[in-house]
Amino acid sequence: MMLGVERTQENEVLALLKKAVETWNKGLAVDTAKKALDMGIDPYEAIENGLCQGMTGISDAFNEGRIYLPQVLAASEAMDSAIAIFEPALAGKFLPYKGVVVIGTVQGDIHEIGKNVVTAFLRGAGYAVFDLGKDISPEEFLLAAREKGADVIGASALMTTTLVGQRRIIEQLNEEKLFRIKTIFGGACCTHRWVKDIGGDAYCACGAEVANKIDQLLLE
Ligand code: B12
Repeated sequence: MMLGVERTQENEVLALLKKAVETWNKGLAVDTAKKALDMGIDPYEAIENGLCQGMTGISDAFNEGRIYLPQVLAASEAMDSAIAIFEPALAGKFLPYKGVVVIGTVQGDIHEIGKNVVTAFLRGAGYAVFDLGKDISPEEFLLAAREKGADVIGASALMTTTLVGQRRIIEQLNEEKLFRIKTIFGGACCTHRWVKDIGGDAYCACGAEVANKIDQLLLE
């Protein structure tokens, strides 16, 4: 009985996180994220089944013309503020690090929420992640990968026009004969087929799967 009550309370908090993003309510997002942590809700669960669900609602509303870019931006700020609350609870539990990942959003593309979610999840899974931010050129990815001794480069692309940035990273790695470094790609317009075509090592559609995929890559 008690467990049932806890599950209901957890569902209510997940629904509130979703609502906070859908209504671009930063205060509600931050307060609910703190409440979720206090209640002992798994931060992965809170991000995937709360915040990310809210962003799906925002995507639908945007696609249907019910909201416009300023609202989408405000929703993404609410999402980022809540992720910042969860991040310390995710990170640093599994030292020493399992590997080094350099991550960023490709050149010409300023979408970063998905990349931020992936970064938070990977840190939580025990990877040292260097987040280069958005609008990152292939040269910047390679420079950082060399400097940080990366095992993996992860790159996000959200637009059909910027997907090519992922291919340019592979070309650059091949040019510099850095075959040791693996690649993993994601983002709304990225597909398994595309990653196969450009010779990438892995495609990941969802943040929840990314750590397992990289674990596998590093075993190969
Ligand atoms: C939020 C958003 C914005 C925000 C971004 C804020 C920010 N700080 O990131 C703002 C308002 C700034 C914005 C701007 C623009 N946007 Co916009 N935006 C979106 C929207 C609604 C949601 C994206 C999102 O954050 N989703 C939530 C996250 C959690 O999901 P995700 O990104 O898919 O990430 C998950 C997976 O894909 C994967 N993943 C993602 N990255 C990576 C990386 C790695 C390494 C791995 C392993 C996995 C992985 O894991 C993540 C977690 O599960 C999408 C719609 C959509 N359906 O995607 C449009 C969309 C991406 N935008 C679009 C466009 C066109 C633009 C603008 C050009 C609009 C304009 N006219 O000005 C500008 C872009 C300017 C630029 N140069 O980049 C189009 C792209 C169309 C296309 N096919 O090219 C979309 C698809 C909307 C649409 N239907 O038209 N946008």
